[in-house]
Order: sequence, then structure tokens, then C-alpha cells
Amino acid sequence: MSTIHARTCHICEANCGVLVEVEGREILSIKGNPDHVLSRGHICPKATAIADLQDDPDRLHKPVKKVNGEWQEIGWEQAFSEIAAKLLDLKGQGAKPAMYMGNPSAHDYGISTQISTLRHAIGVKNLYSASTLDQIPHHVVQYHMYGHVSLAAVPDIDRSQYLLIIGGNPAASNGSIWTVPDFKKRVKEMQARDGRMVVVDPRRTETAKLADAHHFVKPGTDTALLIGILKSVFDSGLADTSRLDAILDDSWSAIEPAIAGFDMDQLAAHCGISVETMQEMATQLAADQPAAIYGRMGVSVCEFGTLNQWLIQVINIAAGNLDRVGGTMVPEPGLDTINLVGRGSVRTVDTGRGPMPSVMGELPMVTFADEMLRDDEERICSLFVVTGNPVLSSPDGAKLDRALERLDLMVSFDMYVTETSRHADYILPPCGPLEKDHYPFFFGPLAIRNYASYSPAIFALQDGEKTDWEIIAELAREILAQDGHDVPNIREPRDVLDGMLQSSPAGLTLAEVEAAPNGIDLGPLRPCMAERLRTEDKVIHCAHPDFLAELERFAASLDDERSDNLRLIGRRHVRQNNSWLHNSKRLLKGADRCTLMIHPDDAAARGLVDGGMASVTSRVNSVDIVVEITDDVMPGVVSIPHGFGHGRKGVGLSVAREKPGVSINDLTDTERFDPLSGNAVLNAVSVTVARVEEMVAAE
Ligand SMILES: Nc1nc2c(c(=O)[nH]1)N[C@H]1C(S)=C(S)[C@@H](COP(=O)(O)OP(=O)(O)OC[C@H]3O[C@@H](n4cnc5c(=O)[nH]c(N)nc54)[C@H](O)[C@@H]3O)O[C@H]1N2
Ligand SMILES: Nc1nc2c(c(=O)[nH]1)N[C@H]1C(S)=C(S)[C@@H](COP(=O)(O)OP(=O)(O)OC[C@H]3O[C@@H](n4cnc5c(=O)[nH]c(N)nc54)[C@H](O)[C@@H]3O)O[C@H]1N2
Ligand code: SF4
Ligand SMILES: [Mo]
Repeated sequence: MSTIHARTCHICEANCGVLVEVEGREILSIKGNPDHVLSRGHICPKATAIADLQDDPDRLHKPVKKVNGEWQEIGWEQAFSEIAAKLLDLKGQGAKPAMYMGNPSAHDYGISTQISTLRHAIGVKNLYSASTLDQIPHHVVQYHMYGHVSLAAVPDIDRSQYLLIIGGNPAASNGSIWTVPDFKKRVKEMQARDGRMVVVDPRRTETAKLADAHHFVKPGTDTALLIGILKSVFDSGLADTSRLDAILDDSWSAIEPAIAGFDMDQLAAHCGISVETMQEMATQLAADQPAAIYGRMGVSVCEFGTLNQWLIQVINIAAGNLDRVGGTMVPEPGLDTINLVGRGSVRTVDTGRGPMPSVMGELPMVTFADEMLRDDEERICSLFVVTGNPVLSSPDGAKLDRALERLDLMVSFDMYVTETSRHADYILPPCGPLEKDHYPFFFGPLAIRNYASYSPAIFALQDGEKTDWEIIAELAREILAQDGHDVPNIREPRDVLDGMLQSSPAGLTLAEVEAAPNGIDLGPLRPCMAERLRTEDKVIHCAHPDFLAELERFAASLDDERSDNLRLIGRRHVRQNNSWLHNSKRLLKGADRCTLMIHPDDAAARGLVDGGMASVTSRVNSVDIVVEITDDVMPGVVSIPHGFGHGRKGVGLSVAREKPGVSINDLTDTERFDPLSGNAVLNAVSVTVARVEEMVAAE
């Protein structure tokens, strides 16, 4: 007899409700849940791949240890005890332990409840995460303006009349720092009520194709566009902050003069978007209609990422759209992490490269490999990688490959032998996705409706398997015990969750949430910024001096000489998720997706042919890749998706290796980062492209 279980998909930020039909331990189907309070039945192809993940023959089920270059299965106790002993021995010799936390750890609330105990037990000195490859600029801006690193205002798409999306592709990514399942339908609904969506992107993306207008922008130049829009709002007298006046600090008045000196024509020439278009965007944003501007990866992982995210907030304020129904608002979810965790921090710390920003105690990933490669006593000697694959996800992966080989101890928490975990001494694999429970811990505070939704595990743990949180908690206890410390009791994630739900303003219990398999709807977002601000004086700090100084640095860069090189950008596909769903046959089928997209004019100038090979060369490296000629990318721009490069030696992903592709991050550069946040620059990479002559087979 089969049973159907309602659950939320843990793969991406959308957290869609799914219905999983199982018989015994067999997964019969995975479908969208039409009754889920947030996703209304929407799913994407990745949801069905949960079954492939659960049943993947390449998935590790027991800890493995590398012995003479070969993987050997060992028991949990042996793994924990050897790792603890080696770590403590190395620490005794003065070695510095580090940790890297990858993206999936943000999708596993159990990990969030235990990881600080492990960090403490290890004595992690250098903490890194995927955040400095991604969204750290948002945190810096939110910290300085709103007083909390995680206090984000998200577009209220269901009631908006104009949405300007810059450097985001939610039709493929399903939204980021914006939990917006069913994005495409919501856009269509907006258009049906005469609303408009406009997209700015160097590629005519899936989102751009849905839009009412799309504008190409030269990669890395959006700051000019954003300043142009803001200046147009001010210059045309459209600025209206009356809704927010009580909560804007005096520094608001410093912003208009700070951008007054920019010349609109020069801004337009810099980004390739006309003055008229900027003015039209300003008019639409500031017109008598609820509207919002939203920017994601394309404007975050670039040199002026923090300045861009600040300008986006400032435009939303100037146009009267922040904290407005149909504009952007701060969610009030069932589990409200903002009220329960500290404000976070933004500091400057010393690294081998000199002073660098450190946000929430993390160091920038652009310094990661170098901290392993240095030769003084500050060198990282041991590393714990929790749910991450930085060899494919961080800049200059080939350098990181070399750096990881220098470690004295490396432990990966991963279910696969990946491009990164192949370097480890031990891999500690978690159970399958349906053997663990799920709560959208970090994503409720980013969702377009206020809600709560808990999913219990569907399958019991198999013999000898553990969840990630158990692995983390048990390793922490072993290290503390061997180190002669008191061993704290484990507080189970469910209990922590229950406590956090009850302490949140909605006052729900876990039992209540669990009793509602389709989730509990707590209503639409509402203007609540005044109550939510975490700055000490309860006002928005509009213009932090760092942001104003960064405007000046941007102004000085406007005159920089530009080379004729092409600008490389990344891309995401709805059937992929970063580096780790490529082992699903279902998702991988179809044409090769790891191609170099190039405009017909640029291809012709280099003699490239569609389906032929090209070599792409950056300052750090060169890769050979299949050419895809398309006018979906603008002239002067090429695009390679990230997450490929499975051909590296020793990778245990048999399906992914059938179409290994190359890693864009073998071209990206650790020398380039956003100085205000330390975030890596992963787009607008300067490259040359040349034809690779095909070898003609000898007769
Ligand atoms: N050039 C370029 N680079 C990028 C990006 C880009 O746009 N362009 N995007 C960046 C962004 S936004 C991000 S978030 C990062 C992601 O960077 P990472 O988080 O480092 O990389 P992922 O590919 O998400 O790798 C996740 C790893 O966790 C493992 N894993 C998955 N689920 C689980 C689980 O439940 N438990 C355990 N223990 N392991 C699990 C997978 O097998 C995989 O090895 O990449 C960044 N890199
Ligand atoms: N299917 C799928 N979904 C995912 C993921 C995935 O790998 N696959 N990853 C998840 C993760 S970890 C994240 S962080 C989110 C990211 O979510 P998004 O930010 O929505 O996703 P991206 O595809 O990186 O979108 C960035 C867009 O910026 C454009 N771009 C590049 N450079 C520039 C520039 O200089 N200016 C402008 N204006 N645009 C530029 C790119 O062409 C691209 O369309 O997606 C999440 N969802
Ligand atoms: S959009 Fe994201 S959460 Fe929704 S089904 Fe796809 S992968 Fe899962
Ligand atoms: Mo991300």
C-alpha cells in the first residue's frame, strides 16, 4: 500500500510543497502540492530528482578514510575518534583549524542548531562559507542600514505593479534572498493586472523572456545604471519619502548631493543603457503605484556589489516603495530568526593579504586558498568542509586544488566523493534527504508571505546511518571529551525548533505546525519596518560613510580604460543546482549544458563555429569548452554555467562524469573582490576567446 507525504523540498530557497508517494522505501512519485500555502502546487524538475539523490548508488553510506590513496569504509566511532585525536595532536603543535560551510547547510536547520558546538570544540580560527561567494554585500548593507545582517525587505510581488529585476534570474533560480515559489505564475498574474516586469541582464534570460522589457547591460557596470535611476528620481522631483520620514536618519539628506556630480550621459555610456531608459525606470518606480527594484547575483558578486545593494535600498526608499504594500517589506515569519539571533557584525581583520572585511565572523573566500598556501605559523593546517564543494564553487579552483593537498587533516561532511572531498582524509556522509526532517529556517524571513511549514522525515534512518546534525554533534562531543572538556548534552533540533517557534511573535508550537502538512499561512506581508529595525536608535541609517566613500571610488573608476577583452558571466539552469545535482540521470538528460554562450558577431570575429571548441583564457587559467552561438548574450559577453568540472581525477560521480564540463571557477580570480564586503567577483571576468582547431583523425 502506498502512502502520500506532504513535505517541503529542501533543494533551493523556494521551499516548494511537494507530495511524495512511497511504498515501503520505494519512491513512486514526487508532485507539487496544490494546497501548500506558499507554493500553490508549483515545483521544478529538481524536486523529482530527490528520488535520484535518495537512491543514488554513488552516495556514500558509511564514513570513509583515505588509506594510501584508496577509500576504506570505517565505523563511526573509529572515524570520530581518529579525527578528534589527529585534530588535537595538530592543535598541540600550534596548527590552525578552519571550517568552510557550503550552501546546503543553510537548507538543513538541524546543522544550524549544532554547528556552533562543533566550531567551538574544533577551535575554528578561520571560518569561511559560500556567503562570500554570494550574498555578503546584502548582509553588510542590512547591518549598516537596518541594524541586523539578516533584516531583508523582499518584493511583495503579489501586489506590485512594477518590478525591476537587475542581475537575477528567478525564472531559473526560483528566487534568492526572496523565497518566491511559483515566480513565473506570479509574474503573469501581475501582468494580467496591468503590472509590468522589466529585466536588466547581459543575457536574455528565462526571466527576461517573461518580461515586458529587457535591457542588456555591460557586466559589472550596473552601479552606473543604479546611480542614473536614483539621480533621475531626485532630479525629476519624484522622490517621496513621506511614508518613512519618521524612521529615516539625518544622513538621508547627504545622498542627493553625493550623486549630484555624476553626469547622466557618462553613466549611460558606462553601462550601455540610455539616459531615457534610466529616466523611464525612475518614473515607473516613483509613479503612483506600488513598485520595487530587486537585484541579485549579477549585482552582488561584482566589484561594487555592496554599493549596488545599498543603491537598490536607497532607490526603494526614494521612490517611496520600501515598507509599502506592493513594494518591499520585511517578512514576519512563524519562526523569526531576526528576533532570536544577534545583529551580526561587520569588522576588518588581518589576513595574509592584509586587512579584509569580516562579516558575521567569516573571512572572505578570496583569501581561502592563500591561507593554506602560506608558510608561516598562520597557515591553515586542518580543514572541515561542511556541505560544500569550494573547488568548483570558489574562484581559482585549480589553486584551491593545490592548496587542499597541503593540509595535514581534511574532513568533508558530504555524501559524495566530489571535486573537493576527494582531497579529504575522511568523508562523513549523511543519510538520504527523505530520512531527515526539514524546516525553512533561513527562508521564512525572506518569503513573500508569512508562514510556517515543518516536514518530518518520511523514511526511518537505515542501520548505521546518521543525519548531518548527529554527525556534527557526535564529532563535537568526541573532540571535547578527548580534549578533557565537559561534554554538553545534545539539544535535539526539534526541541530547539519548538523553542524558537514559541518565542517568535506568532507564538506557534512545533506540534501545531506539524499538524498542518500544507503549512500555516500567517497572512500577507505588512509594513512593519518601524517595529523591525534593530538599529539602536530605531531609525534607518541611510548613508553609512563607507557607502558614500565607495561612490567616490566608483566615480574615479568611470574613467578607467576598458580593454577589448570579452566579459565572462555565469548562469544557472532550472535542472541544475550549483555543483551537486549533476549525478541525476533525469536532470542531466538532454543537450550538454556546459557551453560557452557567445554572440554571433563575437563568434564570427574569432572564427568560432556552433558546437566547435574554443579556449577561454583569463588572468589565471585557460579552459577548452564547446561553443554555443546565440544572440541571447549581448555582444562583448560570454557565459559559462558554474558547477561543472567533474572530470577531475578521483571524483566519484559516475553520471556527472558522463558530461563533466569545465569549471568557470578555473577562470575566476582570487585577486578580485568587493572591498566593502570581501565578496568574490565571479562575473564580468575579463577573458580572451580563441578557436581550438579540431584534431583531424588520421586516415
Ligand atoms: N562562478 C560562479 N561561482 C559560484 C556561483 C556563481 O554564480 N558563479 N554561485 C555561488 C553561490 S551563490 C553559491 S551558494 C556557491 C555554492 O557553493 P558550495 O556550497 O561550496 O557548493 P555546492 O555546489 O552547493 O556544493 C554542495 C556540496 O554539499 C553536498 N551536499 C548536498 N546536500 C547535502 C547534505 O544534505 N548534507 C551534506 N553533508 N552534504 C550535502 C553536495 O554533495 C556538494 O558536494 O557557489 C558559488 N559559486
Ligand atoms: N536552478 C537553480 N536554482 C538555483 C541555483 C542553481 O544553481 N540552479 N542556485 C541557488 C543559489 S545558491 C542562488 S545564490 C540563487 C541565485 O539566484 P539568481 O541571482 O536569481 O541566479 P543567477 O542565475 O545567478 O542570476 C544572476 C543573473 O545575473 C546576470 N548577470 C551576470 N553579470 C551581471 C551584471 O554584471 N549585471 C547584471 N545586471 N546582471 C548580471 C546573469 O546573466 C544572471 O541572469 O539561485 C538558487 N537557485
Ligand atoms: S523550485 Fe526549488 S524548492 Fe521548488 S521544487 Fe524546485 S528545487 Fe525544490
Ligand atoms: Mo547561493
